Amino acid sequence: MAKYLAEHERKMQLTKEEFKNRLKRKLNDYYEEDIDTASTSELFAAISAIVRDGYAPQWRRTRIAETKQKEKQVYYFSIEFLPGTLLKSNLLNLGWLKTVREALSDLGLDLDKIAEYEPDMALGNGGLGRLAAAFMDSLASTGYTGNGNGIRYKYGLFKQKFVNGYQRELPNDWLKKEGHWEVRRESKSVLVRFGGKVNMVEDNGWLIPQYEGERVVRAVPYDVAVVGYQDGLTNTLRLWDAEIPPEEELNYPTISDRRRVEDLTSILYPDDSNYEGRLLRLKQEYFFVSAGLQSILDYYITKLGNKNFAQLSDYVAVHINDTHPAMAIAELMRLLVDEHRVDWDTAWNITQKVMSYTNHTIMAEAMEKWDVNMMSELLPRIMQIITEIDRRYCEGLKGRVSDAVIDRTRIIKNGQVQMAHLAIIGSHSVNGVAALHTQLLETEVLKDFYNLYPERFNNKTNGITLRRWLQIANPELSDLLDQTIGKEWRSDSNKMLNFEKYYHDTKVLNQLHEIKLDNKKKLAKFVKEQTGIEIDPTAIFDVQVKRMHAYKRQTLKLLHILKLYQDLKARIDHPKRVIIFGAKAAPSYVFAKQIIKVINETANMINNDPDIHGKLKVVFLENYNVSLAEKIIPAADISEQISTTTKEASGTSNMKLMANGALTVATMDGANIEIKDAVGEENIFTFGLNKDQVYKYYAEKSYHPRKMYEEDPVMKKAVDALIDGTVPNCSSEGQALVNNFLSDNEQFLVLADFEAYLKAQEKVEQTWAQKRIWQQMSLVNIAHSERFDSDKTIERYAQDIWHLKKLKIEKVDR
Ligand code: 8GP
Repeated sequence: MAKYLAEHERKMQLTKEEFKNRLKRKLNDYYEEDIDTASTSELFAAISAIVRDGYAPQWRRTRIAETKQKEKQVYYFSIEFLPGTLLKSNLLNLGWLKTVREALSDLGLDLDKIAEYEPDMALGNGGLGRLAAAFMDSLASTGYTGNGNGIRYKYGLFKQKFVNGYQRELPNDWLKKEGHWEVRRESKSVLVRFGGKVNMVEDNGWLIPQYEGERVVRAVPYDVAVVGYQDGLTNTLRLWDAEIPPEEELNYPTISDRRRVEDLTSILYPDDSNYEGRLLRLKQEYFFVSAGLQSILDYYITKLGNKNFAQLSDYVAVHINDTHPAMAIAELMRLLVDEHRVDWDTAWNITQKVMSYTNHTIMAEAMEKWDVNMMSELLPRIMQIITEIDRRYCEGLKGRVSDAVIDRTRIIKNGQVQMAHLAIIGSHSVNGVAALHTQLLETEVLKDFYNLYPERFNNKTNGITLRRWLQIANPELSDLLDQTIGKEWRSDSNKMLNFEKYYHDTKVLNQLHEIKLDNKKKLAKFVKEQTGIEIDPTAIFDVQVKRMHAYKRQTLKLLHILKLYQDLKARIDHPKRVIIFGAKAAPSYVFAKQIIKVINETANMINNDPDIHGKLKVVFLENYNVSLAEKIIPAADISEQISTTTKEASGTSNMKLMANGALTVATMDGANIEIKDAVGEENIFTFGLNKDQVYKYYAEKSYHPRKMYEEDPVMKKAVDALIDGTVPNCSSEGQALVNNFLSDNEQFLVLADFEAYLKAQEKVEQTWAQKRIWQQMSLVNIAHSERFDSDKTIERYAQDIWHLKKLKIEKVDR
């Protein structure tokens, strides 16, 4: 240990000269190149190797401390992890960012340019995956040992291209590039079984399963280091890949047999509109859950030397991130009962204490249900165990609550396995991700469960990695914070509140304005390069970045755009505005793809209309991902958070945008409510139906949008633009949108909020004219974003749900 410490200290003290020497050596060793002849990819690979050498000793040291101190560890099971790129964040967390940036600059090189080479690790789709990555960073940065457990998808989330305004999906072959962060850990491989038959046979009075004709797949872990923020701690994100076990090669004789195994971890979100796609998805879920749990138990037995499983929950917490890993409950039961011969009741008790579950959405389609037949065929033993859990659940409640409650809450219903029910019944904690969302879980969506187990429910409002969204994405703003409130905010976000003291400081307000303008110029340059569209950095940059989904209501923004366009055509003036979208539609989500096409055609029409004199521009940037977000968010003036109230569980782009000084236009949904509480009503533009009004429409079936449309000429004109030939080249998609808007069954109530939304936008325009007030509002938003630091969120999970203690790692002196 002493040797590691000494080595570590030496490596951590990186001077510019030392870095330059290391870079020279790496380039020479790897590629026989000099600094001035090396390509960007070679430079990237060499720098990432230096970074890996930098954290290797502390990674090792963390593992040693874990086994020595035996503190409880959390394993965050998630089908998505969206870390984005890692070079700059690893540099930042090691404390090297500034040194390396300056050293490269001495050599005539630009760190940002080199960093651009790195592909995004886009092993996720949206908020849920990004949150998982933020939590990894925060666990390491707050001193806890936490492990991620997920899938090493060969292709990350698809690369989005627009062709004639339509979304096209291309494979995202992120592993092809050089300089990976992962380490293959073949010695930690485990076997996972699928299919076949199970016969229960007696063995010493114990019924154990005998498998027949099953397919065995080898799960090989790839570990990615998660470097804590300058605290000497490095955790592990373990991602599993599927391979054919060497001893089973004969069972996979053909190329297509082999491909079937490889396919298991090929793609994120197989198309679930067909049987094959759903089956693959189910396989993926079981695969990473089983592999993860096997490796946890293996560690418990071999490294911690413990065979008493009754104590498992003193050492291990498993977190189920949404329902995708919910099978962990049945799999842990299987491992305990079948493999380790723990009796059912004890095993169940252990399982409930180990497991906890977060719900991320109340949208019904995301509440997973699996066909019993499919599950029985693919995972016969797991299906038996779930059946038994369900049977005991029903039996336990019989006579205590009504049959109707049992029927509504049981796991197996109508030939389907309700994964959320399994997750709740098998866990000790169920949390929502913002106060309103948790309240809705308790009073509406999971009401029966809340009545049964009120003590399990709790709220944990989401957070974001402020380090990435400020220190990496917005260095200028970070510098201004340093100059005003001192550097402490970088490690203690509470200090950001001190920024409010500069509310009346004209110099600081002007600096804020300059920084924003500068970020907008950078984005304008990028937009020009990417799309050819010229945008004016002095215009309002109005940003909506998130998954494309009907409930998020990019359509409401579209109607606002059409209204602005029609006004400008009629010579009704508005301040200059650039509307910026970033969004991917799920490949099989037809309506979301239609929205993309219509927005693209609308953008084309407006951007090329000389009558508008550039007063309005619409930019839909392709391939929204973490890296693109880092470019857009620092340049935003307005943050669009306009989901139908009750539908957005939390939202996290709202937090990133406020931290960068954008002002929010918001419905009182998800975490928007908490943002309003933090900044005060006067520093946010709120509008729209409240929760009760939304539920009233649903309950009374009283939503009649056609009437609203007929009675409001402004609305009618904006809607009609989609079908009267105003917006060209998208008549069928435009018609689909209009049919949707005008249907009594349109559950996202777009037209009901139209008028209120226009009013909120008028207020935006009035405020924009009062530059000082705008900057003051922006300053308040930046200061109060500290409330949404994911380090704080993770402290609450660690204390209330996982019951973790911090690992003791001697602080590394830099
Ligand atoms: C998202 C929620 O939509 C968002 O409000 C929340 O901030 C975020 O989770 C983190 O809690 N939900 C998802 O990303 C989601 O449900 N994804 C499923 C489709 C997989």
